[in-house]
Amino acid sequence: MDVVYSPSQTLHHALELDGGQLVLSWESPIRAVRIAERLADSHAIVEPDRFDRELAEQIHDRDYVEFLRTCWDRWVAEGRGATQAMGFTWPATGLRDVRPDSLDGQLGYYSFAADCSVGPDTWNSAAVSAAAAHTAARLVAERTERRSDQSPAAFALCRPPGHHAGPRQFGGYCYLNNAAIAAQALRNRGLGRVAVLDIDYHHGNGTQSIFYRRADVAFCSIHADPLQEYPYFAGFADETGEDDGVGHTLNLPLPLGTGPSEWMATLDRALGWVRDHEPEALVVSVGVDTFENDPISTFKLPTAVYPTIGTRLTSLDLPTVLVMEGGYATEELADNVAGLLQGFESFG
Ligand code: SS9
Ligand code: ZN
Repeated sequence: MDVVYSPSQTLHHALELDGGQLVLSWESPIRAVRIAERLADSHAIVEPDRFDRELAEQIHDRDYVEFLRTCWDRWVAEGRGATQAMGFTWPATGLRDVRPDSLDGQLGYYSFAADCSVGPDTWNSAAVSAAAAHTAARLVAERTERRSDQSPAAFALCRPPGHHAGPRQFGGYCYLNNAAIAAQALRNRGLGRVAVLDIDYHHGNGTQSIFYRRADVAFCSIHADPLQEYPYFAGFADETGEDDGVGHTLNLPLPLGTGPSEWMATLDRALGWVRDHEPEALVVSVGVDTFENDPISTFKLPTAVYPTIGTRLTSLDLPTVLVMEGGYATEELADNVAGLLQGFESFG
């Protein structure tokens, strides 16, 4: 399958508040560099199309996209360009949902966590990352139209990741929701119903909230129990959708320390639920921070299980866009991603 990626996605490197200190983010450029290097041996690397702002605004509020695009320039204009921009006060429960005029106020309004700053290259890298997702969706949709035998697939090597980004909030290393943009692009190209399956270690709260009231995009996530793990305030089993979206969200939280047999059994449940929704296409939020040596996660999946996961995903036999999300064990990251893709491709 084709891999969609541009080196300009590596320019951004955020700061995050970690253990009380502001440090360079775990979500580092080296992640994409290593994965791209590995996949270049076995795959064609396709340059992303131009960023499609109209498409992004089907997923995110227009004022949010404009905020991300202009945030850094405003920060510099305020004379604060020596470090990166980050919020420090949020409209938490009990406070008013108003949009302040001040940049500091807006940084809180448009984010939900202090793990994610805006720097000089953030907008460019995030926009190209989103473009990689929509380009992968375009390739899959085009090949679905001319389809002869096997279901087409493409891998969007997205970085920065996207699944925590909501309609108007960045956080969790995510700015634009790449998987949601891929799903919307598939819908726009005539695929009737789409399912998003999120197998990142963390709950995909952004993707869930984007589609929570929609029946045309189903969302299923396997992740660590939010009572114990980030993002804490979403991802519980009783979140099943609202309005038109009732029944179109499924959360499968698992205990900290979950190992491969329990995780694979949960994947089978998720795949059964997706199949019951009879989608015409699949988007997978591929996080490999479920890996046993991931530095910020607790699941215990060994490298050897990722090919099995890839193969299992093909049991749905759907046109599939695989979208990169998390995975922070920089040494083993490329092995785990390449293994998953190889398992997916060696089907049949
Ligand atoms: C505090 C912990 C922040 C954020 C995890 C985001 C994962 C994205 N430094 N953790 S896949
Ligand atoms: Zn994650």
